[in-house]
Amino acid sequence: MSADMNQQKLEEQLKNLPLGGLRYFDRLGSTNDEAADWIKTNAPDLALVVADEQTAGRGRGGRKWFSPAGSALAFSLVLRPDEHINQLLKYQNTARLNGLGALAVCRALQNQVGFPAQIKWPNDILVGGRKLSGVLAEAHWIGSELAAVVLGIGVNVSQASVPPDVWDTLNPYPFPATSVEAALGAAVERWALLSAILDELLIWRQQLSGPDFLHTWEANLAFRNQWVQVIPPGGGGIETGRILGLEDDGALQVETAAGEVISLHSGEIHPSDPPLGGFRLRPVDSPKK
Ligand code: BT5
Repeated sequence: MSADMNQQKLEEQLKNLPLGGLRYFDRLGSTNDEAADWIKTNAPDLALVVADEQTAGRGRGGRKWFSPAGSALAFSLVLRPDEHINQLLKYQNTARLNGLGALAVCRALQNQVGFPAQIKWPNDILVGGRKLSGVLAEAHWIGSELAAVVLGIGVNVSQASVPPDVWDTLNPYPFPATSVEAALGAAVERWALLSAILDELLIWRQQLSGPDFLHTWEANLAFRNQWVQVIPPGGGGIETGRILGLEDDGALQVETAAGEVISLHSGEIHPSDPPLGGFRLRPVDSPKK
């Protein structure tokens, strides 16, 4: 049982936000799964699921997300299609939605905590080159109609939420992690941070399909104009490239060493100096992807 939060207290904390509904859990498998179930029973727009602890938190491609009790934010917001989300359907990807989550966390950390937070495309938030938050946007369809988007966000608030070394053996390219409190060197009120992130989400949602959103997202990208390792989904064919910026659909525009400009629609990036292996080698006994 979490000592510091419950349904009633969280409703009070978030009472100024126009949420469609709120479900708080001390412990849950994954807030994204709970939100997906809620969608099936007509979750309204801006329905919010919050868990103090997740036992089966997920990242992309079935990777694991570490969110132990009393230390992190783990929440999922249901977004029903509006004019902006309908506009995004032409892109046939969730890049701008991941960008929405990432930009909201980034801005909340900049404004509320005073951090130089940055977005590691496509869905991570970094401070000082270390990951302290990840976003998982999932679209739910009924036939060919978009029913809703679930925007899941995890934030490491205290150091207890930082995963132990080689925690997710499914990930051959782990990134160094940190927490808000470790990076700040001071305690942070995690529920006030949740409120600040939701405020930013509501602001940027109103601009999701427009150019200002894209430009602000781009301006907050980590490693811009720097050479990085570009790791396509699945991990094969790693290239070195320089990050130029974002395309309209949220793809990352990269210049290769051969001078060719390519668009990355999924996958990830790692700084190339030190080289990839300098961050952390995949343990020899972990499964290869
Ligand atoms: C993400 O995936 O970063 C998206 C994480 C989204 C989590 C939220 S929590 C609320 C909602 N409910 C869910 O079930 N999920 C969402 P990806 O880019 O694939 O990164 C996953 C990788 O990050 C893992 O393979 C680990 O290497 C690393 N990782 C796991 N937990 C971490 C943590 N707490 N802090 C930093 N890195 C972590």
